[in-house]
Amino acid sequence: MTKIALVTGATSGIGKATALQLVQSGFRVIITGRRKDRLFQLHQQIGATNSLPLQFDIRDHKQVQAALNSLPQAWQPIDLLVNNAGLAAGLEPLHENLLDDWEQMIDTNVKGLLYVTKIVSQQMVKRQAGQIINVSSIAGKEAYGKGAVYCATKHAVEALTKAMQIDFNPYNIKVGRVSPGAVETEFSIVRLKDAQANEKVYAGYQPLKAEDIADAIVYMATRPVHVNIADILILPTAQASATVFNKK
Ligand code: NDP
Ligand code: 8X3
Repeated sequence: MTKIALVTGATSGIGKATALQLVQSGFRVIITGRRKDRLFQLHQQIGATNSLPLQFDIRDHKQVQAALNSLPQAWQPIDLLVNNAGLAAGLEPLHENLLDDWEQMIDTNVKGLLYVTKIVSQQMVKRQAGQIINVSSIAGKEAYGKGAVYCATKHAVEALTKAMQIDFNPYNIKVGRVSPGAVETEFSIVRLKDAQANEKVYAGYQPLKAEDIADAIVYMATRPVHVNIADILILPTAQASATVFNKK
């Protein structure tokens, strides 16, 4: 039977590329995000047999619950959850950060991930099967200046992933994370609140593409039953750490 994946944040970047590659690998995908036009465009592109759009704001527990409870029966047994939705907001020293940016990052990257995981994992536990892949970051492994709260949220994703591995171990649920370095998506446009941000951020070196991360996620999702890829760190060749880049 075709496996079902739920990908959060499928309207853009890594999530969109992952949804498309999962379909190519034989999954049906539940695609989620806030932007309805983007969701329905992707739904049209993939087709109604292999995709189901669910629009919700991951920060709102009631919306998450209502959306996941609305799933038709044929889409209910979720085999793979890709917790990808997330963002950075702002790039300033902590004392200059906006409170709203903190709330948005914590509510999306940590609480939103938890809201979706709680509901989806309950049915995985019942079925004693499933896989959860969390999109973390090099910012979950290193902290850097001007990124305190974003780094803290991704450190939280790392801790949650490790604890989930233990909590779900008795139920045959695979848990892992993929931790990218710089990927050219809408990430920097959102972070810097500047539509031209990518021209500056990714100048002088070749960043990763969303498809590079999707490729790793599909690899993790297609291993044999006895193999769990628990952690993948992927960097551009030009990146040595969160802050060290070989720029020309
Ligand atoms: P994009 O901005 O291109 O995509 C972010 C996705 O998250 C969008 O689909 C967006 O959908 C969704 N999202 C954001 N907020 C919410 C919300 N409140 N409710 C529902 N969905 C939401 O960035 P990326 O593809 O780069 O980011 C994906 C993940 O990868 C994030 O977790 C990010 O932290 C992580 N990452 C990115 C790196 C990079 O350099 N790009 C490096 C390391 C990790 P919508 O706006 O429609 O709601
Ligand atoms: C995104 C990569 O280095 O900007 O998670 O934090 S970084």
